[in-house]
Amino acid sequence: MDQIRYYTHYSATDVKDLVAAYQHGGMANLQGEMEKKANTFKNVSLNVAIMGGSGVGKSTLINALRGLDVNHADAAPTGVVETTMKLTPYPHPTLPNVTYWDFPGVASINFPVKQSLKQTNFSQYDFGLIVCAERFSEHDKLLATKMKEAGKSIFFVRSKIDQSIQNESRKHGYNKEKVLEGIREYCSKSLATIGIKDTPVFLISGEDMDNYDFNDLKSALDSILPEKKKDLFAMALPNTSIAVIKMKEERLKIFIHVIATVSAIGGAVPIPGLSFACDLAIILSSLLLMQQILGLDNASIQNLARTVGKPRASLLRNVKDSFVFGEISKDQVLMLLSRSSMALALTAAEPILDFIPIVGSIFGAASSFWVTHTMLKDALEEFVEAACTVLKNAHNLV
Ligand SMILES: Nc1nc2c(ncn2[C@@H]2O[C@H](COP(=O)(O)OP(=O)(O)OP(=O)(O)O)[C@@H](O)[C@H]2O)c(=O)[nH]1
Ligand SMILES: [Mg+2]
Repeated sequence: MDQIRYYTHYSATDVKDLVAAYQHGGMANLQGEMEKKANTFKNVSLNVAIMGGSGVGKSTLINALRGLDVNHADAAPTGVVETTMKLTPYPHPTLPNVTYWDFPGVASINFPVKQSLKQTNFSQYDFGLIVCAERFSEHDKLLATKMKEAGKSIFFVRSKIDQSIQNESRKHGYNKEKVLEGIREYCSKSLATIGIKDTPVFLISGEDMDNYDFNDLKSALDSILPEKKKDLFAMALPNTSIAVIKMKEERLKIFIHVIATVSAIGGAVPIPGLSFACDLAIILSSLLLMQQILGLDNASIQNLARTVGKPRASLLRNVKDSFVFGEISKDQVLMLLSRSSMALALTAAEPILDFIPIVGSIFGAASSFWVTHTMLKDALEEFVEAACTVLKNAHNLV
């Protein structure tokens, strides 16, 4: 599985490099190029610093970003009393190259600001979120300055928006948009007071990431991250919207392309009744990885069920094929493979690929490339459809 993860880093350009390598030196060259890329991709990581005052919701936000309910064994502890005492790394459950760093609240007794900041290596983070639950303080400014000195981007976040909205909604004349605008202005003013002007503040809720400004924050982060880190972050995101699921789908299409290539080059595992060979282990791992990235594995569904407070069964409602959830057996893979080999025979070789049809043309029509590709692409379509249905079930969307 670990090896398979590196293939998620491929971009369309990387796939083109493979083709060039093959054209210049055949299979051996292609394989060498793939190994070279795998070694580079091993070092692609994303480190996110989550900082701010005590009790503002930093740890809650980290759990939400990792798609973990607070009761999960690996979740960051949260609480009404001061909870996070030392800088703690929290790796993403599926993509361990993505790490969220939970800072203890600045200005807490356990975080002697100046001394601790001196010891912190701010250059190790890709970007930082500075979180407040009311207004930003001088301590937040100190963090911002340190990050800037290290050449890192920071984004300001006002958390617990759900709580503010709930409180305000009980009042006469309540208007949600006006309340949000008021909070935004108030936060900007508090930033201006500490000398940070014309900087957006993102209003979010660790308890309800699908609402408020989380999508805008995501876009802002997108604009500062280099390509490989951007892709990694996109795949590590929780499924907060259909747009996120579709974005993951686009990334996974390229992944499938690479996997089909690897399978065509790699070790041949004969499949009973089929006239070609595919690498079953690679295919099985790829399915499991796609399933995890799209939040359909048992653990992710369980976490979602806990987070939204609904039974698992109600999340899975209206999903046509239960194969998309949980364990995937070798027999299921064989069945899917034979199904796609039959589909392949019916559609004939060429136009199966609707993008970058380059690597595909290297291999013969009946090769494992096409079978693997068709099979994984069909599975991806089912996964994506199921992920959208689960999201709708979770939030009662129609
Ligand atoms: N309603 C609501 N409650 C939140 C939200 N974020 C945090 N909380 C609650 O606020 C309290 C503090 O949250 P934590 O995530 O522990 O805050 P923290 O910044 O990590 O706190 P320290 O580690 O002590 O600095 C907890 O009781 C959370 O449940 C939110 O977005 N909405
Ligand atoms: Mg904490």
